[in-house]
Amino acid sequence: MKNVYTKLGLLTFLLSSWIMGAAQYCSPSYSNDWESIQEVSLTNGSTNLTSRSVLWDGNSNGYSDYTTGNAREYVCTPGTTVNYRISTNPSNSQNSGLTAWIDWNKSNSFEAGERVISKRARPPYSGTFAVPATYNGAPTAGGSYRIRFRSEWNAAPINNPCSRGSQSGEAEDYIFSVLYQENVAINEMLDPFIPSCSIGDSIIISLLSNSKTAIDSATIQWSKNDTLQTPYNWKGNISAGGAVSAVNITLGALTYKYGDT
Ligand SMILES: [Ca+2]
Ligand SMILES: [Ca+2]
Repeated sequence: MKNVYTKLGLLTFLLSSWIMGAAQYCSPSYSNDWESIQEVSLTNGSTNLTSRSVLWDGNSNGYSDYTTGNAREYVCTPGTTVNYRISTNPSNSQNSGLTAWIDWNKSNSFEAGERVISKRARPPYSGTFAVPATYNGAPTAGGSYRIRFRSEWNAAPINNPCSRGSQSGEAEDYIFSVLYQENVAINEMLDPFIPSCSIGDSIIISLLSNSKTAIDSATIQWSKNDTLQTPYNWKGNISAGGAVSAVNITLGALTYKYGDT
C-alpha cells in the first residue's frame, strides 16, 4: 500500500498564464547596465532552469520579467536544496551584491522573510537555498511562485525588491514552481479543456507516477478560487517501475467561469 498525498490548485494549470500576467509586482530599475545578469542556473530540481540573457534584454530600466510569454520556469518539491549559479556580464573583480526573493505567500510583493539569497561576492555567485517544507506554519502549497533576482555592482546586496539601484545591475523574474507530492504528479487536465464564459462541468485530471513502487491510492486536495473542495480519495493502480502511466480521475462537478482558479 502506498499512499501519496497530492495537492493542486485546479484550473491553475489552465489559467496560469493569465494569472501570472495579472499580478501587479513592482518594477525595480537601475541607472547603468554594468553587471547585468547573464545566466541564471537553478539545479537539483525536477525541472532545472538555465536562462541566458543579454544585458538589460531590451528593457531600458534594467528589469526583465520572464514569467510571461515564453516563461522560464524551475520546478522542484518542498524541502529541495536548490543549487544556484548566477553569472553577470561583464564579470569583474569587485565584491558585488546578489539578492533573491520568492513570493511564498503570493501577496504580489516580496517581504523580508521571503528573501532566499543575500550574498556579497565576486561574480559569478553560487550557493544553495532551501525550499521550506512549511511556510508560516502551513505546508508549502504546490503551485507557481515568482522568484526575483537583483544584482548590484560593487555594493552590498539590495534589501529592497522594488527600489532604483544605487549602482549598476539588473533584476530578473522567473517562475519557481513547487510540486506538493512525493512521486505522483498531475499529468494533464482533461476537462475542462477550453475555458468558456460560464461552464458547469466535471473536473477530470490524469495522474502520472514516477514511483519505483506501485501506487494504489492517493489523497488529492484541490481548490476553487482558494476554497478547498472535499479531498478526493483515489484508489486504483499505477504500475511500478517509473514508467509513464496515467489514470483519469473525475474529481467532481463545478460551475466556473472565465478567470476562476
Ligand atoms: Ca539579463
Ligand atoms: Ca510575499
